[in-house]
Amino acid sequence: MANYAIGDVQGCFFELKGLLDEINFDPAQDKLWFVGDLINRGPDSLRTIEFIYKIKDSCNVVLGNHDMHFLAIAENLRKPFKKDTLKQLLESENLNLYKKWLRNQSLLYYENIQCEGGNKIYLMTHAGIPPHWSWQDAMEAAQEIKAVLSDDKLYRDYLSNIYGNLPNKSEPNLNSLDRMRLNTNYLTRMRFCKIDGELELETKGTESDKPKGFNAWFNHPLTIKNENLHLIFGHWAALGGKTNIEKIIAIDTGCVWGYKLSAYRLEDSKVFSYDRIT
Ligand SMILES: [Mn+2]
Repeated sequence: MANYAIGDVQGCFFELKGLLDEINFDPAQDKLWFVGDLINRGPDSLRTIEFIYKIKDSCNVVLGNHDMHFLAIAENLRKPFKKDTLKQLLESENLNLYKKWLRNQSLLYYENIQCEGGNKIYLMTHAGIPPHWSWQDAMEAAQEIKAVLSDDKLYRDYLSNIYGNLPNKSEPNLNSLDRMRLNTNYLTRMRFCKIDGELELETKGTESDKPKGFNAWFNHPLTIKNENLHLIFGHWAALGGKTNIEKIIAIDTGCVWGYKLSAYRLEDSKVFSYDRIT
């Protein structure tokens, strides 16, 4: 039995199956930790969701920005972008089933894992944890969003309000929709920020492309580092799976961009990869 954190699949179904063959994944024994962005931009979002839904009891999933975007489109709250590849999934006869399942996933997952050399607590989010947040802050932010997203009466209002880059930092007296937009951006879109959590969401590229006055979130002294967690995140393919920071594990290795899909075995930190073929 082993736990594997899997990077952003983004509809690369063929490569997901190849990677799972390589690690001899056994749904009866092993657990997969999906770091979000299961779908979109890649060739086969429908088959990816069909497959993960079938083995969902062996999976821990956190939502990424593309998963949220899919939910907003599926609710007719947004129009697809030109680059989106969600058409088959949106036309699936099981669309409502997949929507409901995704709406019941969280933006944060953690578990204490028995590893070689002792136990480790792994905490997974799609984009990361901003410098000014404690573990408790992160859990409260994720729980507030999960409660709304899984609520049949509240989720449409939330999804129609997650778009936009403002507010870009915590301020007193934010209303709940503004606070949830900011916290959704922290958990699903963040790359660069200031030490007080001020976000800059325009810039992509690598760590060294940081805008003036900003830094990659994980290069700040993180409040959550005091809590001896191991952080797992995806979202930032240009890092190539490296942060060079102890206990902060980047797992998106850019499969959808032509590179590879990676799995990180939590018990022994071994990395497995499968090159993009399709
Ligand atoms: Mn992403």
